[in-house]
Amino acid sequence: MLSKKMEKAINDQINAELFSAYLYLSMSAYFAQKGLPGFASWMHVQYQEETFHAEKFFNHILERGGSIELQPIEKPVNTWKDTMHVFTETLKHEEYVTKRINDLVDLAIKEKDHASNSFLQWYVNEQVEEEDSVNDIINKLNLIGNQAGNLFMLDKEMGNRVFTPPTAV
Ligand code: OFO
Repeated sequence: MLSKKMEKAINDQINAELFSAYLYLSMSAYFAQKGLPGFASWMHVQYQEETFHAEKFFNHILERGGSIELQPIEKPVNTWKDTMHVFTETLKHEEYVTKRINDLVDLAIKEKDHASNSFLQWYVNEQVEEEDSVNDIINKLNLIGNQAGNLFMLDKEMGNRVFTPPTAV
């Protein structure tokens, strides 16, 4: 059985994950409108991943006999200065999510909720990957600078990403 504190914190995290999904969907639209279909597709995969993260938390609450309480999702911004700005904002957002996940782990330890602590380790590892892949794109964008030709090549590469739901959930 989940403690009320843990139940509330995970319900809040469902909202944070759904906001992440919304933010990346907004970024996907931005890239589609700018004529960068590969970046748009990458962000759409990111949106699908975030929806998956939210559902995984949703299932954890139900499996532990808790109650789901969905909340309104904040409106995301829909315009950025340029491609680099989108990814620096993405990195900031993922660092914020990492902090939230770490706080959840701290709470699980405080509440002696070993099941939630074990469950949360999946997200701890996922956040390492999330930050790493965004950092990688920022590095590539830095190398490209203002060369439009190289940006179009990177756009092609970004379009190769596909959503594969992790099997061990
Ligand atoms: Fe759910 O990891 Fe990004 O936000």
